[in-house]
Amino acid sequence: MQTAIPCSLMRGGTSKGLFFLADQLPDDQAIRNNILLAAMGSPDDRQIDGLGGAHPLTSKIAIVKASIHPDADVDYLFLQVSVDQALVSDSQNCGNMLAGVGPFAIEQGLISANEDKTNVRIHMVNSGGIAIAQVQTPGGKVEYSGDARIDGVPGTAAPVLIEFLDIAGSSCGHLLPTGNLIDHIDGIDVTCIDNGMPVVLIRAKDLGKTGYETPQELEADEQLKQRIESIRLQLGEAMNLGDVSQKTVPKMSLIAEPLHNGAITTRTFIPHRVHEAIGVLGAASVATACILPGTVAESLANIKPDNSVHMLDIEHPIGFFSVEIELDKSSTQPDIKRVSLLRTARLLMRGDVLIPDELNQAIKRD
Ligand code: NQM
Repeated sequence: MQTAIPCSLMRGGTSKGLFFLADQLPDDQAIRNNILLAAMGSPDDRQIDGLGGAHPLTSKIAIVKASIHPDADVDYLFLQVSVDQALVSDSQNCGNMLAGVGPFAIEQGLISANEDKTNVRIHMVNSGGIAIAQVQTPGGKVEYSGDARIDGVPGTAAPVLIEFLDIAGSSCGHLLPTGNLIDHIDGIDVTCIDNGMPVVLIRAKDLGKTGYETPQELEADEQLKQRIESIRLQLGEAMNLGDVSQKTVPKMSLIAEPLHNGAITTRTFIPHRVHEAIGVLGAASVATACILPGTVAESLANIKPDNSVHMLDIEHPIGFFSVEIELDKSSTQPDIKRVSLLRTARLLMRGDVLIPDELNQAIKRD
């Protein structure tokens, strides 16, 4: 007998994964992780015996429950299931899967929908911040169709507008975790920043690259990957993330001048594969570095004249990611009031994921 666990398969932004209600999974983390590995088919390069899509962007889990946080309706725990290793990590947040949390919470009856649009206040358990997702709910039902377009997803869908209120230092404790706008490491300058996602920005030319390569070209360069990983491991400690050898943060973003009139061009290691686009909170961190004078992005970025609300189009391998950032200009320190952006999401399948016999006893014992 296999064990059936109810879940939904959803696309959130440019990622895809399984969404569970927290009470459908065991409390014991080791048992839970084994179930999630089996659900995804990891470890295996092809994830052939599970629902994972053989790439970190399609090997993701969201666990959702009603929240007791005074400012939130639901709690969202994100877990990254490694494709080729038996690893399940809660070391990062994911703003793409976040786009599916509001619709999922409404579909599952965790909150009731309004007649037109419903704001879902989401406590992001991994990083501790709050996001407000506006879901289209005409007639009190989640609407997935619409005319919003995001690069990296074919066609159009209903918009999910997401606003982040207080995400600076989400994982590292500070917007500039090393206390510096620029750090010198292995003979190059980098900027370490955390506005929702810990990211290290490196000028692509400092690593002998243009910054306009395809993800496949960058992934084929073993020497480059080793150099970036060595820098990442060294900076993990300095960014208050501890030993990051088994963690998926910080992300490593190679930057170059924009090619298409955006703010900057990015190629982001997440951290071992190269993102086909860019992560949501990763984009928020890169965009923030672009508007802070004195970072490695400053000389490359195309920033419109100074005002308190910045709209930045971050270029990535398959288009743009638009981020709106509101700064508190009254503060002498960089003070970010709000980050807003657009995503879409879609419920693809709902049912039960079937977990093989070997895990049955462990699940029942819990
Ligand atoms: O940065 C990929 C993704 C992400 C994360 C990654 C994300 C974010 O695109 O908020 O969305 O950087 O691992 O799903």
